[in-house]
Amino acid sequence: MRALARSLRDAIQLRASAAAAVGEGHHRGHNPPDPDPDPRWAKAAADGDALQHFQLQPQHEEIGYTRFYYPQGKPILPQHLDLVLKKVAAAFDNFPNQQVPRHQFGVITKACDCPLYWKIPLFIAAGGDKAGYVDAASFLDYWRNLCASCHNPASRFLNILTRGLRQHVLPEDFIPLVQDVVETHPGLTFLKEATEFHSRYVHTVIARIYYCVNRSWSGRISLAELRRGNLLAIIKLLEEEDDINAITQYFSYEHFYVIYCKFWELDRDHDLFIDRHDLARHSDHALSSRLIDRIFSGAVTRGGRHKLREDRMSYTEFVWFLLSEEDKSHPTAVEYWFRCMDLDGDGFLSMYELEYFYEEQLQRMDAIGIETLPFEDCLCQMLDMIRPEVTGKISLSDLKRCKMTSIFFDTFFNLEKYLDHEQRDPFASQRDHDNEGRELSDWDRYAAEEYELLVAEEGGQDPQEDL
Ligand SMILES: [Ca+2]
Ligand SMILES: [Ca+2]
Repeated sequence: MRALARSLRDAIQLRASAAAAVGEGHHRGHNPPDPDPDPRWAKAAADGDALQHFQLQPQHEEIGYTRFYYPQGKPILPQHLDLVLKKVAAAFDNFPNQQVPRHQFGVITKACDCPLYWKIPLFIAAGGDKAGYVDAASFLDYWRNLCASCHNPASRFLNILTRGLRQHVLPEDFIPLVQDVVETHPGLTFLKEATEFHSRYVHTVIARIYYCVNRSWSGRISLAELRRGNLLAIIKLLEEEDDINAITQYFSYEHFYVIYCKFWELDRDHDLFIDRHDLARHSDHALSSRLIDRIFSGAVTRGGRHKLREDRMSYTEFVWFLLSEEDKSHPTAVEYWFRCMDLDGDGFLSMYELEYFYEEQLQRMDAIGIETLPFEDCLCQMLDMIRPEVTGKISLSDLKRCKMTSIFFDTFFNLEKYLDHEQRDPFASQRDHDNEGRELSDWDRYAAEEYELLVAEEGGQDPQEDL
């Protein structure tokens, strides 16, 4: 831990000076934005839609609406595509032999009206990896063909990331993009030298992307999932926001740091896997052993394709665990814990299943001399809170409707948090807001608090001081 602490601490200090160097405001302790209401995301999404709109217009043309919408009868798509192709050709003209190398491919990417951080996937998809550069003629062909088959940003992104090979994105397809963010984003310059952390950061970001975007749990992000999620808007935001920690969705360095430190603490032999005894130590043995058994039973592993051993948890699986554990109102978290508690997999939590988990909580409370609530009384409280549609059993949609799922789940398997809830106004946790009045998610709040603690612990100093 000490070596990690030292390297990461150095990285943080470097980060601080890097942030100062680019004239960035200090964002540590500055509360991160909430995903939905941030107008910058709304803007990014709107920009994407604008592109999508004009690309879709030829469909009207094909079905005979051309004259109605475009009295002059001008085909819109070829005109716009020609404009883009001219712009791209002009961009290539600025390079010797019209050949653009990898590290300058952002220029071409922007000429194509794509978000900047599509640049390396685009470079690779256009065949740049072989020669180390892309030339004008082959790229213009490539782009014309791409636009002929992909009419909106989401489908173009999917095609670029998969190099046209698949209709869905696999986790490894994201590696070039996220690795490029590590290497070139101004908010991560401090991490450039610390190459040993690159892969950890990359895999953390990818795991977080799948946690939020891959709502089907398939391990493959479909075009529909890409369209519905906020990933494209967040990737666009990367070029507008120099402080990586202000991008709390997926890319925040501070969030990565918290997740990775938590894993490192548990993974004593540092083989990047933890077993049930390691996980039991999480958060001072807060979780019940019955729950931990369920996590390791395969109830919450995605796809299962690469699952070689059920008695250990990978780093990616830990990211899903921690995100679920610290924000139990996130839709993926509700599904995660529901899967764990639905012992017979019938799609309902029965009274028997609730009692099975509560029994261990009772034993643990008895053991430390805390006054307990009998199961029947606890059940009444929980049913009052959840109000299930079908009497006597709780469905996933019952829980998703309820605003207090964290209280529900913690009652059955997290003793520490359960006792916390008991002593707190149940609505208090939902009232935290950042400086700009946006409501914080449980995860954002947890990550910010833990980051402060970790930095104070490792550095032995107030994290504000190094600025
Ligand atoms: Ca291990
Ligand atoms: Ca069940």
